[in-house]
Amino acid sequence: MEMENRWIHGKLKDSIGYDRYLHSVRVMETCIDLAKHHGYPIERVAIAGLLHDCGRLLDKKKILKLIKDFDIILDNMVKNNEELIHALLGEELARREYGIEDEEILNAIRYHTTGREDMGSIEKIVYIADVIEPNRNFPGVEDIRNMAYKDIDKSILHSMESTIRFLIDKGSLIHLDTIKGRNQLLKLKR
Ligand code: DGI
Ligand code: FE
Ligand code: FE
Repeated sequence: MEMENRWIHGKLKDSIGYDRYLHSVRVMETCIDLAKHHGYPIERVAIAGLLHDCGRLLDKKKILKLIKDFDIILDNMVKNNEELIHALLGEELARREYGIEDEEILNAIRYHTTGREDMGSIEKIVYIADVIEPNRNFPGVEDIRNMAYKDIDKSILHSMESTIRFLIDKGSLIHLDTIKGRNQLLKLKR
């Protein structure tokens, strides 16, 4: 277990760089905190948090090559949007290079950027931990951080809405998974 962990940490550091690696460790720790608080499986949530950005390779040429090698299908939305590509590539790298077979962990990596409808517990924890890890300091983060421990669905709803606003202000496309996820949580709240 120890050995395996050290191997994962080393490989991750080399492929995504030290700063992004430190972010990943903070997300892992936030995931563990949230899992303890909400009574979710700690080990699985921790590994999902650690690996969630494993697709953000420093080597940009390698990203395109791996997308081809792994036959990853990019829809129109994801094409040319590296922000969304890293989550899809991350899932395949976790499966093929980090030996992860647990589909819930793989889904947590795949959907961590956009979120989606019907998210599972591990997906929810990783999604929100990425948003609230201690170094995040966008306006409103403190509210979302507190909310994540009281009502995780509500915190995800607010986070999706803040992402949607951010993307509109930037003039970016918005992935339908985010819209659908937001609509579902909004209906649930009523
Ligand atoms: O990988 P991280 O930086 O830790 O965080 P992330 O995976 O949530 O990526 C954040 C970026 O993804 C941020 O620049 C906003 C962007 N993003 C999130 N949802 C969407 C999106 N971009 C587009 N175009 N469409 C989305 O729906
Ligand atoms: Fe990410
Ligand atoms: Fe991240």
